Amino acid sequence: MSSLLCTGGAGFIGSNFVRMVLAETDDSVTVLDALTYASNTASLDGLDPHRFQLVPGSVCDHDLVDELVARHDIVVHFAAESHNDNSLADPSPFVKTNLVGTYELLEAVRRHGKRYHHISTDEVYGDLELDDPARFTESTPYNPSSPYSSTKAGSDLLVRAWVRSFGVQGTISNCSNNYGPYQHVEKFIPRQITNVLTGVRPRLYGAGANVRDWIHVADHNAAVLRILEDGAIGETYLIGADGEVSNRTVVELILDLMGQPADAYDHVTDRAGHDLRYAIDSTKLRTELGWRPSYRDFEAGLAATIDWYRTHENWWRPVKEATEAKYAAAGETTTSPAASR
Ligand code: NAD
Ligand code: TDX
Repeated sequence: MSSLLCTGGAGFIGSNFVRMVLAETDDSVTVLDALTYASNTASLDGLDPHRFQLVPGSVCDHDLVDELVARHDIVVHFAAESHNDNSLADPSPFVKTNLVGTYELLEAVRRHGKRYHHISTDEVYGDLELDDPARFTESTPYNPSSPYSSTKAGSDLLVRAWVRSFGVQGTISNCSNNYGPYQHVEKFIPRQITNVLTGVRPRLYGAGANVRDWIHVADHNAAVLRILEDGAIGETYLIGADGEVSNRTVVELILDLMGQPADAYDHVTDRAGHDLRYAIDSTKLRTELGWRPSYRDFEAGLAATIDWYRTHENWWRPVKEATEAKYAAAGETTTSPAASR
């Protein structure tokens, strides 16, 4: 039985992780979360107060981080500014939270000799051509494109240095694009589902040929638990479920599953520096730790996710309008309706 300090646990992946830990282990969990716009405390409703506690606060708060790390066994660091589009509009909080926050946690686990797991992304490797047979592996050179991915890459490098120079008991995982319940409506899949639910046409950046390697959030978190159990200190593990799909296909699938015509979406201004394709080779995780994804049928996982948003309107409705206003303020405009392509 361990005590976990889970940073960013009021966000998408972290809240799913907390639920999984409480359901599948005897461990207790403390969430440290700054409760930014990306959080939703309703994602943590109903958890056992004897095994779960929410501490509002920032990973950049030296004294708070020190006190919390001192009284837990393991730190799992999910907290981050996580949205590429926001990082293009204002990189400042990305530098602070993703770099300085990780630094504070590393210094605290170093002082107190605690186990540390760092949650990162495949975006640190940059992007691949559409017709490139290659996929990212643990030895792919870092080549991040956006302020978001560059600060995540920097935080990974801090972890590697603290492991090597100071003997910190750390591991890193780099995962591909997650989907599932409790994801903020700024992100691609929930944005399009809730657009359809509110009578708005889905919005595809550019031509929509970009490919993402989708994984269900439960499969990501199961892999993190495996790494905490048996991962080798100092190692990096890539997490992916062979889920490459183009953005256009995702939108068409959502429309189809929601009973709309397949072309009922609009093309909008493309993202600056938009990464073309991500693809993960997770052989190391599968062979060394025996992990396998449970959600192998993307369409079925997407249908379940659509059902979740249909039945949890109270969860997403309060932030939908403000999220769309933010996109409009950033200059997103319709370039052409799909039907007239
Ligand atoms: P999210 O934006 O949904 O949640 C982030 C959480 O961190 C929020 O609750 C927010 O309040 C909190 N937070 C932000 N700044 C903080 C600070 N200074 N101190 C404490 N808490 C703070 O993000 P997510 O999608 O759940 O991503 C979680 C982690 O997983 C991130 O590190 C991200 O880089 C990584 N990741 C995400 C994906 C994905 O597809 N979403 C894929 C691979 C890796
Ligand atoms: O309205 C949209 N239309 C659209 O075409 C939005 C919001 C996105 N897109 C495109 C951009 C991307 O090609 O869809 C794709 C997915 O976009 P996001 O959901 O913003 O994800 P991405 O930029 O790929 O990054 C995500 O995966 C890796 C997470 O947000 C990161 O935190 C994670 O590291």
